[in-house]
Amino acid sequence: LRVARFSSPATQAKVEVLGQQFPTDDFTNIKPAILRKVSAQLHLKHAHPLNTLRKLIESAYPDFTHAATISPLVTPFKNFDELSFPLDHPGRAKTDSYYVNRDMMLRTHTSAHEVEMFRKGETKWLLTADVYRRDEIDASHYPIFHQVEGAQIFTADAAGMREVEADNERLAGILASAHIAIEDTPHVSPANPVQPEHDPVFAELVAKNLKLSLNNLMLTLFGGVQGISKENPLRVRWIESYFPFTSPSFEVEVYFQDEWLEILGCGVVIQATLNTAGVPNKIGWAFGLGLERIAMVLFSIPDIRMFWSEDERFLSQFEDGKITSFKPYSKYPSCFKDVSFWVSQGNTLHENDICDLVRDVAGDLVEDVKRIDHFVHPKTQRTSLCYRIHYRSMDSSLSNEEVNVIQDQVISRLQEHFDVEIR
Ligand code: FA5
Ligand code: MG
Repeated sequence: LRVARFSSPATQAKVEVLGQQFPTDDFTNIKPAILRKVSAQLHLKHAHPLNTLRKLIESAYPDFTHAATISPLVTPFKNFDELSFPLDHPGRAKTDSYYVNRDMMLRTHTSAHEVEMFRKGETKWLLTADVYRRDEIDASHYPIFHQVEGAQIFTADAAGMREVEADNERLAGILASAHIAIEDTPHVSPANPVQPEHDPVFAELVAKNLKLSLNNLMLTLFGGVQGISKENPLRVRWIESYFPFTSPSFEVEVYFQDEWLEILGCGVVIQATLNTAGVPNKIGWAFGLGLERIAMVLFSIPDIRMFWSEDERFLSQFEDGKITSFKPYSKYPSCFKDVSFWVSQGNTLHENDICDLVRDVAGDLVEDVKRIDHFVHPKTQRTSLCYRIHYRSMDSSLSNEEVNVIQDQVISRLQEHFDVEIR
């Protein structure tokens, strides 16, 4: 039975991550299902779609430094504090992030390396890496995904701004002859303001450079596959946004296969980041883009788990550096199992805890987890929850017996670790 290899040891005094031993504490929530994958580096794997996509993005920034091998272990200070996250930001919670212990975590985004890159003196760089978030389970969410961070900084003086203007002219020139339709926002607005430390003229020039640069990147990514024309241009939509470490901030969406697809977040770097990095005389932009969702549409990959497949029927379909359409092999039968339980008032059980537990027991044999029932008993105030777990292997048929063993483990772990009463 496959389930044997997914069983995890009881809580131990130490946890090993990437060959390093760490003491555990009340924050430790990183599980074997994740630990097995921290060294995978799919974005560097020959002919893997994530690798091809990384290289395509790098080709749009030929004169930037390209980093791709930085360890995912960071301090919460680097992941959050150094980037001006407030102390009560929800991302810091144990329910949302993977902690090795209170002092060490798996990065939740590639922005965690901004300060270190700028401190090294890098002025234009891309960084591709695996990032980790505790989240729901479905076809577009996986606890590990990949991001590309990009940034460029300029000297905040007249000479530096002439450089930005020249680059803006160059980029606008390329866009002028391309089939692209852009829904823009103002570069700055009262709700999306220039930072008090910035000369508004400089900040606008830099925001404009960011937008021109990313509009060109969208052309590189989607222009080829979509078959765009004058009548049928690539549609890119800019939306005002918010991040603790940029202002003004934006999100970019692209219209692809009849849907607006969220591509990235970006903005003018908060000056505190550059001051901390020892380059207070600079001004610049940064963006962070998720690779999986883009790769899913470019390569027609229907399920985010497939990126982790070792099946030759998946891997052999891709050629290094080429975007081709994946031809799905037949889907194996689904198996649905429900689990219902009572939770007492004051129990802090979080939906992400349930998903993480299921993921840890079932590995990639789980396709999605949905809450299908929820009610509060009027007398006892206890909550009743019912979750439907959808099991399906990507590469073979699961027997009902196998699934029952997994489901039994899910139930016993729920009872053991979360003090719930199974109904
Ligand atoms: C960030 O992670 C910011 N660090 C981005 C950024 C960088 C902003 C630099 C400003 C300056 P966000 O959480 O929105 O932001 O994620 C960025 C992108 O990652 C999203 O647009 C999306 O494409 C992708 N992404 C986010 N969550 C997931 C997920 N669970 N699965 C797959 N992709 C995801
Ligand atoms: Mg988001």
